[in-house]
Amino acid sequence: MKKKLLSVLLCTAMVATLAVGCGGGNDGGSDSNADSGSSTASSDSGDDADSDGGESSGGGTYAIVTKSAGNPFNEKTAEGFQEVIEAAGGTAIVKHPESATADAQVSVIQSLISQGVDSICIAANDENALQAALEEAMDAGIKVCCEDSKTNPDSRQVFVNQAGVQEIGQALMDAVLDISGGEGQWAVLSATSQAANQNAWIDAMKEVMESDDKYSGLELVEVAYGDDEPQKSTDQTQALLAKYPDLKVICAPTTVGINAAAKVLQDEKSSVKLTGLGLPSEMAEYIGDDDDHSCPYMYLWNPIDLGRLGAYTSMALVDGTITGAEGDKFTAGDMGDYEVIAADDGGTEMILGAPFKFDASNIDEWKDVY
Ligand code: RAM
Repeated sequence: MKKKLLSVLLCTAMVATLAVGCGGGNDGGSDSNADSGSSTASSDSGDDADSDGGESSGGGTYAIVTKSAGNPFNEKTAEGFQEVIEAAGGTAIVKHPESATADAQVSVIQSLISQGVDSICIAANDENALQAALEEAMDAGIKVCCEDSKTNPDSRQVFVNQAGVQEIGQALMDAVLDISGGEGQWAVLSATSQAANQNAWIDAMKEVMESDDKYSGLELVEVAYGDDEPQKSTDQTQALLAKYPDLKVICAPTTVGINAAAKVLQDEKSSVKLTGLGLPSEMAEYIGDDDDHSCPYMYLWNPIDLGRLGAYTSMALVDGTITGAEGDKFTAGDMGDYEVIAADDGGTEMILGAPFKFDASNIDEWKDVY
């Protein structure tokens, strides 16, 4: 309740700058079970939930499939999703695959098809590799949307995008320019090499870097992959430090990667600085402007709201308010009105908001929110 109040207050205080809506006060019951462990709303136990609970308002079975288990960002997104579905009287099935791979998601999708869920909202581990499974789901009448990380257009009806890809690329590239002092070597520590969201953001950063001479003193030496696993991300950070003694900045566009890198840099009292996309709750101890802190500032959006919008979108697809076509409009409860727009891959999407900057001046206010 306290966090709910804080969230509301912060929303009010930051309304001028924060385009991302604040989390609707879901303060974090934990529901993260890997793979077969599904977490459900209402009385159903999920794995054998029935699909035909077809009352259009309330009822119905709505699944969210995240990238992988053990990632607090995914858990917060699932919390937001579950909260909205439960409040509407539906059954939420939460699936966190054991690893951030397409194979792990294909088997989850297949079990959801057998269960006959009404919808699947998925953060794709691979843009193309889920197509057969998701087409099978849609052929079976299951509505499919993506959140966080998209599939190709044929594998989805609409993408719930957290923020514009260009905006994220611009914000991160400008952070690298600023933190490096305008020149020098920098590296990316990403999630998996197949992650559509990270790859799009990295491509956008490269485009920004090439678009203006002011970035010409920067040299991107490597894109490393920590696979959204803390240990692998730690190892990859250490490898970057060993390989590039002149490295100035690491940019980690993944909450798992940035958290692992922050710890390595701070523990080793490295002069290498960090930016990227991080959860305030995980990064508060690393954010600061002095030599004792590894990350001057970073960006993110509200992962709880991302899940909430995924839930409203799933319900709107199931009750027929939208089909996912460009121009479709719907009201996402207290989050307000959203419009489906054309995405640059030929499919459609909606945008949650803008990336938000976390630095020494505001991190303490946000670390308890998400
Ligand atoms: C990690 C995941 C997720 C991404 C965030 C920023 O938690 O890779 O997909 O959106 O980072």
